[in-house]
Amino acid sequence: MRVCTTKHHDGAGVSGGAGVAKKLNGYVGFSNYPNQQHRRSIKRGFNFTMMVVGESGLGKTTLINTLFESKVYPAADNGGDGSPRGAASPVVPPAGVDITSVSADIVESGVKLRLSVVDTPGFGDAINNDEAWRPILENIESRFDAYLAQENRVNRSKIVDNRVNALLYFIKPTGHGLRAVDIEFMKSLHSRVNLIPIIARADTLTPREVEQFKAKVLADINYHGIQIFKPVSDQFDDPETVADNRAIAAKIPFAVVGSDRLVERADGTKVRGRSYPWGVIEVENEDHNDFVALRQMLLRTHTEELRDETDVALYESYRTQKLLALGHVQDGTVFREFSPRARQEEEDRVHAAKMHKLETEMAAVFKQKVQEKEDKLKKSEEELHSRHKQMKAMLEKQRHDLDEKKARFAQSDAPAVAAAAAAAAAAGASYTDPAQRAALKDKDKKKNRFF
Ligand SMILES: Nc1nc2c(ncn2[C@@H]2O[C@H](COP(=O)(O)OP(=O)(O)OP(=O)(O)O)[C@@H](O)[C@H]2O)c(=O)[nH]1
Ligand SMILES: [Mg+2]
Repeated sequence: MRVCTTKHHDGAGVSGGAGVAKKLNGYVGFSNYPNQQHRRSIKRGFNFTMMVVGESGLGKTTLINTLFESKVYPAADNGGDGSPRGAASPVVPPAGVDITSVSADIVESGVKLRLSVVDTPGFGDAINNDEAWRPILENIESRFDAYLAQENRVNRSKIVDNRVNALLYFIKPTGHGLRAVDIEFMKSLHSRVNLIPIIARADTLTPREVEQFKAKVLADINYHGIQIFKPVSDQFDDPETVADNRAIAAKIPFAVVGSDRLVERADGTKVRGRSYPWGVIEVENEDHNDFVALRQMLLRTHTEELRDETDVALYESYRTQKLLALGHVQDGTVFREFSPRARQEEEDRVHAAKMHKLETEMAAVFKQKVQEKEDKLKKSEEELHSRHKQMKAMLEKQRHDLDEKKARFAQSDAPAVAAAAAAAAAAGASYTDPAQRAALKDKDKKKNRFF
């Protein structure tokens, strides 16, 4: 048993998740998962929708009934006698493609299959077959639309899936390759449905003609870039499956013979086939035609692959185109694949953006604060300046007043002041002279020494 773990590193040197294979020592139990799936599938059953397209009388109805070994599709569209519609009423002009669907519940070994067959009688029967593919394309797309509408409902527990899983396109066994109507049809439909080309009524060609016709059809398909459904193998397939897939793919386009009648072989046994004067063509004989390979691919080996391809590739691309056309925009974060490195980078980016925003905001706040402080300082400077001016003016005025007073005083009291000054000078003349004052001081000191 092998386990695949995905390591997630936070470091920058890791490129995405690396798968590390480990061996388990004991039994865990999840190897039982396919059995659980199997039980669930049996309980629910399968839905499979097949569409058959091709000119009248190419054996579409017969082939469907041959595939399921029952009259899945009533022969009513043949007028009940099994003759082709166009052949039965050649004078009645075809009234366009008449798309009808029949469903049948088929049970085999306890497995339920809800098979729906969509028949398209009338395709290619008109004289002018331009755009004969359009009603069929519209039918396929309307089934996608119905599924899309159900998906968008609030309650999705009971989704009915009527999407076409396989389209069997019946090619007329002309021996000359594809006709214009075939090419136009396949090119218009190949992006919406799993195309399975079929060479109808292969018993009307010799084995050599069948091989040559197949080569011509394949060359035309490749030349026109038409995509058809092909079984492909992958690494999980065992060698037997790979060989089977290769064998089935080698038979495309399937040259088939259909018959809903039993015919008697030379040995007296009865088989499903067609009887000719020269012998019997057996439907289920791989040497006679490719019916078995077709049935195997459709109902035994590739049913799920056809369903999966319809769901994951064809429907998905239709859905995307439709939603984009309706103006929906894809939210990149929803469906993006998870990558630890990408997430780390995203987080770093968000963080850096946040830091940058914070820094810008802080710088703006700082600038604003500085501006406010500057304004305040300027204002107080102006106030100081004006106060200084006022004070200066006041002092100037005081000085002026004093000067005036002094002048007035000097004028009015000058003689008295002069006399007083003279008297004062007479009384203390010796004291006014510093040399005399120092001598007196000295004299006093000497006097004090004796006492
Ligand atoms: N030779 C031959 N005849 C076939 C084959 N398959 C069907 N037929 C016959 O062809 C006739 C028409 O077959 P249908 O299955 O009704 O053809 P269809 O394609 O369903 O025709 P519409 O329903 O009219 O579109 C019937 O008589 C069939 O028996 C075949 O592989 N080979
Ligand atoms: Mg029919």
